Amino acid sequence: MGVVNVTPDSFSDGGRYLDLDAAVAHGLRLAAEGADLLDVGGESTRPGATPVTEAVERARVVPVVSALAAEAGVPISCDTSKATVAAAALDAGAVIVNDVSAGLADPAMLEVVAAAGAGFVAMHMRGDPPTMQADPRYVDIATEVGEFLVERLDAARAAGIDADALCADPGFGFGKTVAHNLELLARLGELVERVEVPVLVGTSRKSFIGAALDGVAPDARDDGTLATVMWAIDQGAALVRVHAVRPAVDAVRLWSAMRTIDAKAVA
Ligand code: PMM
Repeated sequence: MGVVNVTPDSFSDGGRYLDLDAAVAHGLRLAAEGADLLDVGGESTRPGATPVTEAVERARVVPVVSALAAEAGVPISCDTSKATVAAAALDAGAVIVNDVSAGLADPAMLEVVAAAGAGFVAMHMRGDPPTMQADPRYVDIATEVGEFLVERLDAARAAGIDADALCADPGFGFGKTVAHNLELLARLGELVERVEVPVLVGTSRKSFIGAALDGVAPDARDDGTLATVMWAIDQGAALVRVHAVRPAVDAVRLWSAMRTIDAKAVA
């Protein structure tokens, strides 16, 4: 999943693709690099971010979704927690809603997704973006995140979303310390077994990678990201959400070749 942020303030690429043509060109480039899916978002969810209005978010997202749905040749998801934005994006050609609040921020969200017959990504977050990094605490993070996701997936099914259209995401960086993020990655296999739907992992350029690498800046975190991508795939993640698509595609292709090689057949 390639990230297309149409925002002035996302932590790693804010402001770069706010203009329609730049956002669409960026999405097309990611698709050409091998993204199987493009995720278009119009509101930054970085820690401390200021929320945007529904009208602003819709105006940012809809034209980009529309153009990419027509031209990119891959499915488009919309990264939003607002049901009206999701509905407009689905009308414009998106087929998946990626909701960092797992349907909790807007009571109408699950029904909108169900009515459209769309896919749904339920992500775990502790708190909300303005405050989520203020001293998050867990007794057992993998168990608590797993419980939350199972509960939200049940709610999504109860609202009428197709069981085959669901995906779960532990929400790296959303109300988690550096140690929490590392432990969640270490125990990802456990979580994959627990939720029983495909798992999406979004570690790309996040601050725990910077912290683990002595403070490298967001745009220098792609090598570190790649290590987490390979680990996640090896632990059973079905999807990875990344800014730099080509290295992730190459790495996963090589991983796949190593996994499937029949050494005797090619000897
Ligand atoms: N991270 C961000 C935004 N949306 N959605 C999902 N499902 N998982 C994530 O980890 C996630 C997300 C924040 O990163 P960005 O500002 O680079 O888009």
